[in-house]
Amino acid sequence: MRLSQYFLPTLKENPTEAQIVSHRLMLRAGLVRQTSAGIYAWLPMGYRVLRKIEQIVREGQDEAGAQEVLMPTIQPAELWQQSGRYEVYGKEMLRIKDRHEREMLYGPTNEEMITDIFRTSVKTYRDVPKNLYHIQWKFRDEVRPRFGVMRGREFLMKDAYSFDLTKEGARISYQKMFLSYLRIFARMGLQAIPMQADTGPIGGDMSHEFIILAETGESGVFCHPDWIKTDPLKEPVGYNDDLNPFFEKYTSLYAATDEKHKPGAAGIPDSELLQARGIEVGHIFYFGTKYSQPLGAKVTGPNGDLITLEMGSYGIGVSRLVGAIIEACHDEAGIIWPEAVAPYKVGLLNLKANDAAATKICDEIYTMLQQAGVEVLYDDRDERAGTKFADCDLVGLPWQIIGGRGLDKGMVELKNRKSGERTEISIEDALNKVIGK
Ligand code: 5CA
Repeated sequence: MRLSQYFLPTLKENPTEAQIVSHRLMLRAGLVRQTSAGIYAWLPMGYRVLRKIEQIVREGQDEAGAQEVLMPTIQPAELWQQSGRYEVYGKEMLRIKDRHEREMLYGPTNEEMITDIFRTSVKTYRDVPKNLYHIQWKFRDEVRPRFGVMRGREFLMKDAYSFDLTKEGARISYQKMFLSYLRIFARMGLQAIPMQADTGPIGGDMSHEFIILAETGESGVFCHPDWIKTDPLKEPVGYNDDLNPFFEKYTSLYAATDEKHKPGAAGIPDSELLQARGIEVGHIFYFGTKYSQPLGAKVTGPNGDLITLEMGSYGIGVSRLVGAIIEACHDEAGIIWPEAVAPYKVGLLNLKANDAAATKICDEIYTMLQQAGVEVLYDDRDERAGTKFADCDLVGLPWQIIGGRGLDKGMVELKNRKSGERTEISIEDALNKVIGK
């Protein structure tokens, strides 16, 4: 993409309404625009990141055996009246009446709807277990929407729902999601730590929050220093294996938010615990028959008796992750995208945009990168070098190829955004480096 033609409305000044760094940087880097309190429009660059995150989540869930569906955002009130949550949910639920005065709502979550779909479609034990998920916008009329997309009113969530015949089956489904979550976050370049959690309005008696560490996180956390050594991508375990040992390993290592922290409970002296701040990017729940019972989601068992299904639900804050990743990955100059979610892998800077010979060489580099399938943002604008450097650092692409004085000798600078390391190398070497990675 040529920057001269791109819709990238960056801001030079810090927007005054933004209190935290990710919100400031998302506005300054032209990723989103607020359209009402807690509601955002995603601009081209931000939308690319959102889609990348969504795709990593999708692949991670598919691999764990979950199947993707798409449920609507608008739901009928009846289902929530049946589950008993219509009143309980209170003012956080956006209630709507259609032209026939029928009560509807904009879904804050989908337990009722998926249970309804399941109960009308599945009749026998042979049809379970199943895990269905979707990636869909939610609406929660938060009292205080803040921190940009981190606590929005409209936000994109991946929510999965598992149905099992027995408690033991439900535990296996839960463990699969637990593993899938650790892998999904690790693939985004994040270390997420599962912590025991309250279940809030979703309910149930087993629940973990997945928290990533970031200095500016909303919650204080305490965790065992060995968490740093864990790497879920290296765990030699598959979804059809017995997941108990893995689950045991990852749940026995102490980690708790400050609300749940019990001094002396960590198995090591409290002074050795890592104290940090964190952001909740995912939350999983096992709640048994809380919804299947009132909604009548039952199947006939092997002996012909009716069995009420055991359920769990599993959420990931897809749009929150965009902000959370920035909280975890930035410096004074701007965003530092982990490669897996970067909107473009390479920024190509033509510092001599008014020089025909230099521009010809940069155009060729651009074409070669595109032909090699590398996502590249080409700063072909007629702007000062300082502006180009600042913009490229701000938007945070992992690699910068800087074409300036050396171009006529076939040389460019290759800069790594994260380490800040800059090396002068031949165009060929620069291409090999970014294409090879
Ligand atoms: N039905 C369950 C799981 S599918 C559920 O709704 N869980 S939740 O309430 O914990 O939300 C799941 C994830 O959505 C959270 O972990 C968080 O990352 C994200 N989330 C929740 N509220 C917001 C919000 N207001 N803005 C942005 N993301 C949010």
